[in-house]
Amino acid sequence: MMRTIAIGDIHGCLQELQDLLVLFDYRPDQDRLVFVGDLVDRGPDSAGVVHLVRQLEQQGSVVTVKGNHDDSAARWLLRSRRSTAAGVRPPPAGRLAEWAGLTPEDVDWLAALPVVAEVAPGWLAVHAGFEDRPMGSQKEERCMRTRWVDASTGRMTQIGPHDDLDVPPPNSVWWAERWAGPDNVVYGHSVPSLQDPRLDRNEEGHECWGIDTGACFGGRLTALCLETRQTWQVQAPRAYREYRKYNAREPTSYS
Ligand SMILES: [Mn+2]
Repeated sequence: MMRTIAIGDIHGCLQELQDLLVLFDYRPDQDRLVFVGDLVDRGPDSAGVVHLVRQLEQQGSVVTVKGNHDDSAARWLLRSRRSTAAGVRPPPAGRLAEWAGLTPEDVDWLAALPVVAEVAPGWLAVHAGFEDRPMGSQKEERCMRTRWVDASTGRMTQIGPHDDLDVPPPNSVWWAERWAGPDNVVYGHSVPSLQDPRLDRNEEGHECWGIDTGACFGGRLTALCLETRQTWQVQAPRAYREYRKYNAREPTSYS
């Protein structure tokens, strides 16, 4: 049976990714892999993850959608290469160090990733989520960042740097609670828990699966088979970053 297997935010957790591929017995000639973005930052080996995903792409069917961290890295590193970074506030030194192993080809690859992709019949992949508006008028920046949407307008609710990400902002609802289909969605970006993915299913049966279970925060790297809903998980041996209050360090867009 052909499987489409989506993998949550890796964030530099190379060993966990390697272990996960073994755990679900990845078969390049039969399976399609879907990465929901945020390959880089926080974990021990961002460049190693990008190199492995690009290698997998050469060997089989692989779709990667762009995360906000991938986008920030690509934008800054392209600016650096073109010497157009003057006047733009640079990323922190620690972040630059995490990107140091990315080659120019890696940067071009990250920059060219799609933000939304149809990855199997009836399934979309996106890094963060969708606003409550027609698919053709979604904003790419927001597809990489949406958590909550305004209950009245359906537009992304801005989150302050010190807001608790698990507390709904005033008059806001989780984006997936407003999802009307017709496709199912697999996404990452938000950590519903360090153990289990989040499933929202509307009255018509359309499903949204949030599969970022916080491997870089000492949680798990999760894989989900879109055809069967079987999941596999690899537990990270430790937290590479503190889980709570991390919103303050989320990167801005270096555009
Ligand atoms: Mn993200």
